[in-house]
Amino acid sequence: MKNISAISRRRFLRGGFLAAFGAALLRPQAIHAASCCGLKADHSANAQLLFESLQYPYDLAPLPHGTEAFVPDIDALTMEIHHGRHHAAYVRNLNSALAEYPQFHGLKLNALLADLDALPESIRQTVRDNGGGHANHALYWATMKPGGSQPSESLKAAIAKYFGAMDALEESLVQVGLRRFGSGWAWLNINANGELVVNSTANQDNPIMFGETPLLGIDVWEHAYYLNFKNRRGDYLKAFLKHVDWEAVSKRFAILG
Ligand code: MN3
Repeated sequence: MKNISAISRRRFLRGGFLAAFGAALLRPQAIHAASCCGLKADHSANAQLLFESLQYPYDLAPLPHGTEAFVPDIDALTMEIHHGRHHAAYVRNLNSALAEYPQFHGLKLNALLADLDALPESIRQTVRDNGGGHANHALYWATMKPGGSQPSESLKAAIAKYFGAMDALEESLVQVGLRRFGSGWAWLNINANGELVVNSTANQDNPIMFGETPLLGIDVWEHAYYLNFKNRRGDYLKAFLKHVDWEAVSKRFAILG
């Protein structure tokens, strides 16, 4: 029991911390303060879309790069349906589940996801699925960039420490994505010990539900790739990895690591 309560406390604290940080990120003075320590002031969609800062009523931000930026790897129709139908439905269902529960409107999304047990049972699964869906997709769009970008020196060093090299990390992401049976996500996370880890969640579960902090999430639901790749999930994963905005991932690592 001692372990369980320690984990719960850690989750709660981490959720609360992230919620506070998400809010701080959006304050001009916090952005200014951040620029002293290696983080560039960033007013781009990437900075705004970090799911830690999201709060009721939730809305669907536009795609940072539009629907055609990743052609031919990810086709425009997939992007359009994925964002405009699937992601939009998670946002709509999440708002609808929480509408009658104003006591949860003041919490950031990551705090809700870190402590699902605090929610009434009648909406818990809906918030898990749709809140997770909103958080996961907000992160997904925000860490994609046509042609990709390079990780910071400190993230590179951490990748070398925990995976040996970037190639090995990418191969590990492909493998966990391939092994996920049915629908889910492949992740690069920071675990409770502060280590970088690769793992996978089912459905729309977000690592924060399990005490980990996601840096990068790759959607392996068929809706993310089926039009272009059919059943070749591994080819989608390899194509996706060409477009990872490692600079955005590095910013998360600098803040959350
Ligand atoms: Mn999806």
